[in-house]
Amino acid sequence: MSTTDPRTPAPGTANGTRRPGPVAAGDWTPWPEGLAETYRRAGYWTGETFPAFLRDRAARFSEATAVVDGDTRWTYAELDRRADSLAAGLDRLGVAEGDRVVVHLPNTAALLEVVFALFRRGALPVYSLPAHRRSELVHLASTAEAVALVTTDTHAGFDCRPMAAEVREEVPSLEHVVVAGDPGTPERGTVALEELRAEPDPLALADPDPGEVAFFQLSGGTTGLPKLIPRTHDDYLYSVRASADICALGTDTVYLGALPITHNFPMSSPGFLGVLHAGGTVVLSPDPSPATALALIEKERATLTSVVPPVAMLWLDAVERGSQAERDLSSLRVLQVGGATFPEEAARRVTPVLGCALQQVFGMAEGLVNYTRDGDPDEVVTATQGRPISAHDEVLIVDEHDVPVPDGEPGHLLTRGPYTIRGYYRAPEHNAAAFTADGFYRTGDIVCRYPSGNLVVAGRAKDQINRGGEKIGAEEVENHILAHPAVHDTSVVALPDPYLGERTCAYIIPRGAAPTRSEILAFLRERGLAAYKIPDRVSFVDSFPATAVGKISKRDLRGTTDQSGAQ
Ligand code: OOB
Repeated sequence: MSTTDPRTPAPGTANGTRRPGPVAAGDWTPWPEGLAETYRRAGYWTGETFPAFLRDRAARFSEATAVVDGDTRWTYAELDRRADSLAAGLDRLGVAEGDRVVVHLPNTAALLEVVFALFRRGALPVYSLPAHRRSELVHLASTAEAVALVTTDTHAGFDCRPMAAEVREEVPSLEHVVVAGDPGTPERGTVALEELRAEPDPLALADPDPGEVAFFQLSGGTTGLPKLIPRTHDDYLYSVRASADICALGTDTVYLGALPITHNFPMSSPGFLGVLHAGGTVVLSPDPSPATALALIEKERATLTSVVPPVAMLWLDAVERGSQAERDLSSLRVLQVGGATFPEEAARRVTPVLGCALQQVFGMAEGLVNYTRDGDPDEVVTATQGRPISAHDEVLIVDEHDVPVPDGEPGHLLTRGPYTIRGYYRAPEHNAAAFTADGFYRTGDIVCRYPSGNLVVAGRAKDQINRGGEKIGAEEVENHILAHPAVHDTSVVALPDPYLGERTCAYIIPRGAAPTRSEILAFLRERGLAAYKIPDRVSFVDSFPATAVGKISKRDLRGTTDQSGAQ
């Protein structure tokens, strides 16, 4: 199904004058006006904004079920009403237009309510992952100068409330902690989400400029700390609509959100936003385990879902020879797999075992998303990561000197286009390295392009570990380890893993007597690092192998054995 998005002219530009955007001009990099005009003329940037998006779909699909979360089922009209009511509550709390709010919520209906309420208020969500802990939340909140953090009472056995209080203590801009569920012992500055809803005042609702920043996503991180990714209404909603079209979503789509839906893949590729665009139903799974997710596919008759490779492999095993063999998965039409390399052998098992089609998705929060398409030959679907969304996605595959390589040869993937950012938020130095002078984003991925236009991810040039789709910036973890007094130097590298694709190993040169592994791990946990960033392995060594120019050779390090003899 294809839907169009009629809209009135952008308020900020209607009379020819542009009011200041919610993100200061110097803090992000808009597209050059000439290109922006091209994207508008091509019909990609329609002027649709997030607050208008939900209002429009609520008018069109009013009584259809928008979201299912356990026993909670909200129609589009209900979600729209709740967004208005919570937007009014946020307004009363003091959240103003242009304010940033960190969203740290698991897959619940409340997450959708909060996100659309923030858009209605004209505030900017800053998306974190449920696995993020104090370290990540402090970084996000302080970088974005957030005024509020919305979290939950407990999730996956972890009490988020004391952590949120610590984050609030550490980040001067953070005035409020909003807790979904039980707020616990009331603390100054903490409020229950439940108490916030208020009678909406239509005049207070935002009508933002579609060309301005709507929210922030988090980069996977390479050098230093992860960067904030500013996405606009125009660019992001274009990718959502185009993705929904590519995936042929319609009112009959029932999407299972199994991965954390604040991640770009289940958010917009086509994700929950693509489904809401098309009038379908979003079913939220608290976790992607076979027992939980496959039961929900059966119960809610889900037609589409998206997972990372290790989850796909767990599902395949559980159905083929495990606990989930009796599940009726006949409703499932497409399983999307992306975020990390999906081994070809596993890709070939998807249709025979699960009885649905496979779609590979290779994307990035910075923009570019590639899909294999319905009707592609089997070998394209099982052995490539597909081709870009848009005819205006420019893809360059180049050597070390930025010279294009021939088709079929591996090279660095550079890209620009109607939904790929031109710069990170407040990161001029990093941007100078991460973007070319003419605005191409250096993805850090090594890919091959075949004459069919399909891409194969062949490797990575960035200093990042891809642990089953979860991205870990090596330098971020290294800096945490270096803070330990008994560590002289460290280098964090990826080791191959049959299930996760990669796992993390921290090589450490001790200062004096070596600390124990468990001391290092406890130290990292104490620093409030997300569990997925805690190294799977710690190895103590006397020195690091060096490259010809004297830098640490991570490639050689991967083959180094622990000099203390332990694993
Ligand atoms: C998705 O987004 P991010 O921002 O978490 O990570 C992007 C990076 C890519 O640069 C690439 O290194 C890797 O993740 N990646 C893949 C892949 N999909 C992503 N590597 C191999 N094969 C794939 N299919 O991960 C993301 C965003 C939107 C849609 C899908 C994935």
